Amino acid sequence: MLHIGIVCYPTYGGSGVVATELGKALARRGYRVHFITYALPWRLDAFHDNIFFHEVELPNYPLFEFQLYSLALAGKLVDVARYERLDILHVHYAIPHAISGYLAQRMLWEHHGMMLPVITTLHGTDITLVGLEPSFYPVVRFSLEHSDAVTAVSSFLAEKTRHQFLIQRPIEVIPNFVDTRTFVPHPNPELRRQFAPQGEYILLHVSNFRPVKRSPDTVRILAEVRSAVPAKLILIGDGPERSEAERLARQLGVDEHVRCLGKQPVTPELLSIADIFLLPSQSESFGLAALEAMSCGVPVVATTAGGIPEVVRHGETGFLAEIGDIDRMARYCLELLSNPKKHQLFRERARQRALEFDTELIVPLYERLYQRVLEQERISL
Ligand code: GMT
Repeated sequence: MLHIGIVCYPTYGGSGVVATELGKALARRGYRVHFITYALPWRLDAFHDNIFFHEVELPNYPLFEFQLYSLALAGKLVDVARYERLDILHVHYAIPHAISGYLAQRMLWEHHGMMLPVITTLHGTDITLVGLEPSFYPVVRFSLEHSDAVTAVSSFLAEKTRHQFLIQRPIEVIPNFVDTRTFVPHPNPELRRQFAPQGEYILLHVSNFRPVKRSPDTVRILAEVRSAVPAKLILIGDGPERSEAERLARQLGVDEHVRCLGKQPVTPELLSIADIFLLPSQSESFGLAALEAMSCGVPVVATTAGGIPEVVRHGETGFLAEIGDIDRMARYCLELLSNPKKHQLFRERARQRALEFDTELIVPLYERLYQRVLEQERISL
């Protein structure tokens, strides 16, 4: 069985979740999976057979005003690849992982005669935002051109990459996935009562509260929804705009109806108490959090940004509006909340749609890609 190295961000965020869930699924299939990053990925919460974690240590020296993570990672990759006999390296989020992978690949080949194919999976802001910074742009472009394969989590992101980075090479779309046996509708009236003691409706939003998520819009939507029906808003996650969301809730007089839970494990139990999942993003390459909610039978009200329409079907599994169109998103919420039959139908369709992204269907696409890349490598040697 193959030995696979996975590089990702270990923090609270979609790309790290996808990388970790992929590693766990591959390990269950018998692959030996080595995570290489600076901290234990937060969804790697228990012992898993066939999974190994290698921490990248950051040497400190007074001369280094900034941490040299990209270099430390490249060095660690050489070490792990040699001693754990990696067959393939799969990096998630291009910056800086793709260039560290490339550097490791060159060192392994020139110093040790070892060929290590590198696959880069693009997730979102590595292409749409951060990668466009003039100081990163040439590095991202170069590292994508030199990866042995590049995948993107949506057609939107693949197209954006070709267009923004003038890249001719194939970019395979492998969508994100969800374990639909774990993320199942999980009714828990007791838990629901804790958040909505008078039987209010529940809106839910999960994010890292970066500006691209437009999280404060969820508070504006709640305020409009509450002018028609009683409702609560649960916010899960943390980040730069959390305090703005809290401030806005106070300003709009709905603070006692908003519960900010901060960084929490996003469990099926918690997702299942929601009536509607809100995702009012400015930019979103896929929307994994929405997919996990749909898998628990929760319809989504979101924007048409990026790859969201590839996941949420407007008028079937949720509703999509223009970015910043609070009135419309609030009206869509009310359309569902005031029509129980329609709401139930959307719940069922959301679950059905999520089944199309089940782990068992998507992970084999990565397995086939690994085989193809290794085959290409064998031919070229
Ligand atoms: O691009 C980011 O902001 C990072 C990334 C993350 O780690 O949170 O999020 C992106 O990757 C997720 C997993 O593939 C996608 O579901 C998110 O849509 C995407 N975020 C954005 O495009 C803003």
